[in-house]
Amino acid sequence: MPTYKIAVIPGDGIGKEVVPEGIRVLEAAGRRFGISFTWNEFPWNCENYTRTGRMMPEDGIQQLRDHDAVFLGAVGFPGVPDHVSLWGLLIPIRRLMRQYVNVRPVRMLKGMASPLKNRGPADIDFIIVRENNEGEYSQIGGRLYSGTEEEMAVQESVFTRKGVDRVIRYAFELARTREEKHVTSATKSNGIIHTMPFWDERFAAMANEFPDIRTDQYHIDILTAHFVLHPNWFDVVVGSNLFADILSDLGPAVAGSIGIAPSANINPTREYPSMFEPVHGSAPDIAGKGIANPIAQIWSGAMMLEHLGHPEAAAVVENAIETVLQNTALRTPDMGGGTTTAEMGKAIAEAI
Ligand code: GGG
Repeated sequence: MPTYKIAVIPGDGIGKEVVPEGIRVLEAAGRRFGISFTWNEFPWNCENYTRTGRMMPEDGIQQLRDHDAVFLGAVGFPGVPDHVSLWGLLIPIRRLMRQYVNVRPVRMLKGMASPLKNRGPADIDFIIVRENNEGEYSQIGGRLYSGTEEEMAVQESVFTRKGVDRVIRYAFELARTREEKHVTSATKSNGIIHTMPFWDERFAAMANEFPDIRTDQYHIDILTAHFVLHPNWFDVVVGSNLFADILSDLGPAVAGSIGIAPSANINPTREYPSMFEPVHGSAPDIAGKGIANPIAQIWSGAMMLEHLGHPEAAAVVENAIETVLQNTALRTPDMGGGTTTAEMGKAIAEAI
C-alpha cells in the first residue's frame, strides 16, 4: 500500500477549520484506493509569531523537506501585519522549495450557480498558471524619510529569463494535455515599460516552440473584463505572480464562489515537496464560526493526490464534490446556504 508523509500546516483563521475536512476526505479516498497517509502537523501561524517572534522555526524548510507534500490551510490574522505573516511562512516555502508554478483551476462545478446570467459549467473551465517565485513579489526596495513629507517607498519587480521561461513553458505543456490547446498571456506591456515587454517577448519565443498551441495575449485590465464577459474564451491563462493572483480570485468568483478555488504550488523537478492550499485566505471575519466552505481545501487535496500519482483517486474526490452539489441542497453561506464546514466535509467524504 503506498504511504505518504504529509506535512500539515493549518495556519490561521478558517485554515484550522477547513484543513480537517480536507484530511477527512483524503482519508476516505485513501480507504477506497488503498493509499495511506501519515499527517505531521506543524503549528506555524500568527499565534506562533506572537509567542516566538517567528511564523516558522529557522529550520522550518528542512523540517518540511522530508515530506511527500505540504497541505496548507491559510495564512494571516489581525494583530500581525499581513506582509509579516506571508513573508514569514507562505512565501519562503514557495521560494526556498522552488515551487515556481502555482496551478489554479477555475471550473464551474455542476450544481453551482454563477453570478453571470446564462452561464453554465460548459462555459467556465480553465486553468490559471501563476508565476510563483519572482515578479512583483520581491523584497528588493526600501523606504526613505519615514514620517516626513519626503517619505517614499520603492519596490522593484524581478523578471528573469529562467523564471519567466519555465512558467510559460509549463503553461504550454499543460495546454498540450487539454482539448482546446490554447494559452492566453496576461500582460501590461503598454504601461509597464521594461518587465512586461520582456514577458511578451518570452511568450512569443515560447509560442514558436509550440506551433500546435493557439495563443492570445491581453492587457490585464481588459482581460479582467473578458473573464466576466467571455469566460468561455479561456483554456490555460499564464500570468505573473501578481496578475495571476488577482485573476485567480476573479475566476472562481465568476464560477460561483472563491470558497471552492484550489491551488497547487508545484516544484516540477520534485527536488522539494509541492504544496497544496486553497486560493482563499484566513477570512478572520468568519473564523471560529464553523461555516467556512471546505471545498477549496478538499479540491486542493485532490490536486495533491494527482501530483502523488493517483489521478483516479483525484477524479473521485472531484466527482464527490460535484455529486454533493448536484444531488443535495447542502451549501455553505458563501454559496447562499446554511451548511456548516463539517457537514459539507462529511457529505463529500460519504460520497466517496
Ligand atoms: N491559502 C493560503 C492563503 O492564506 N492565501 C492568501 C493569500 O493572500 N496569499 C497570498 C498569495 O497567494 O499571494
